[in-house]
Amino acid sequence: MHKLKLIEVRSEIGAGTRGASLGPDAIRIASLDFSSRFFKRYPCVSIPDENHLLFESSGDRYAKRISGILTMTERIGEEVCRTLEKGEFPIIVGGDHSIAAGTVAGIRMAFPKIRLGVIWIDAHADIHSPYTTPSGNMHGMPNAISLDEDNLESTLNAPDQETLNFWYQLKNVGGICPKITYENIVMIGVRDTEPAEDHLLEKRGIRNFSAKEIRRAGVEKVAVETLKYLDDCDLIHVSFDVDVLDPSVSRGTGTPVPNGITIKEARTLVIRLMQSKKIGTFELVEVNPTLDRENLMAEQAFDILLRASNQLTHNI
Ligand code: HAR
Ligand code: MN
Ligand code: MN
Ligand code: MN
Repeated sequence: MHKLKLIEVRSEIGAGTRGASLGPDAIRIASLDFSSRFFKRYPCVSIPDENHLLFESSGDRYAKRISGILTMTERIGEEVCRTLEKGEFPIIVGGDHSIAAGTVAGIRMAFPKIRLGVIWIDAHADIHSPYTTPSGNMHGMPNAISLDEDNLESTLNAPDQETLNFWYQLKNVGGICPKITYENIVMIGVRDTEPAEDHLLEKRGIRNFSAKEIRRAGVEKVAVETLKYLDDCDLIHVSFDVDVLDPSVSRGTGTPVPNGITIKEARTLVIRLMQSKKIGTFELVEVNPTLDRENLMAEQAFDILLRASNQLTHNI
């Protein structure tokens, strides 16, 4: 019963819109509507944030507050690693999506040799580097960090040496770089990318199940095919960015994108994926209650968290 461990990360220095740090608390409040014992049942730790940096000016134009992101990545990595080493299943609740680099680092620190897969459920590919980012927001970069991807071929920006030093350190957290490889990542629902990202998705042949494909094939089939695609992996991380959902339910997130998946599809998808014994970590990010109405996004997010954890306790 006590095998799941919640790790709350109130990070928002990776996002361009303010409010994602309130996500974990909005989800806690939402749980009360479900009369759920979720937050009583599972042990929970909170990672100290670096949000005080928001009150200082950010010098790093192409990787905003990257020093804070590095600190957060190390902290998250250590906690995720410790949790896995104790044989517990980490559920990481954000915060902005830059925290995913820390989660992947932690998995790698615990298991340096395994074949690690990632299922990236998101409207965005989050595969920018300081050389290609249109915004400098680091929640658009965690996959590039894990993959050791600079994407120099698509260079648009000229980051300074200090930024690049931090970028190098970030990719090397945990002492293993790259932490994942292109053939072991599957994206689901990605539909808002820039040309620099498209270049990579194409060049590297990253598998992406579009929302259209999900509708056509059915979400069950997408889950089965995703797991089949990652069949060679020993352990799989599931990263769920709530902006994968259609804006009709995803108002409470910083960067909603039209034509997303329905809440029903998301529930089925997550439950079905969690049935695989290979899933070793689950992460949910980018709930922003300051943009929401009546905490709807957090309620939907909690519902997904609850279903994922029920399926997991079933497995354990
Ligand atoms: N690609 C855009 C950028 O890098 C927006 C990506 C960030 N939005 C997210 N990530 N919520 O999933 O600026
Ligand atoms: Mn994301
Ligand atoms: Mn996103
Ligand atoms: Mn765009």
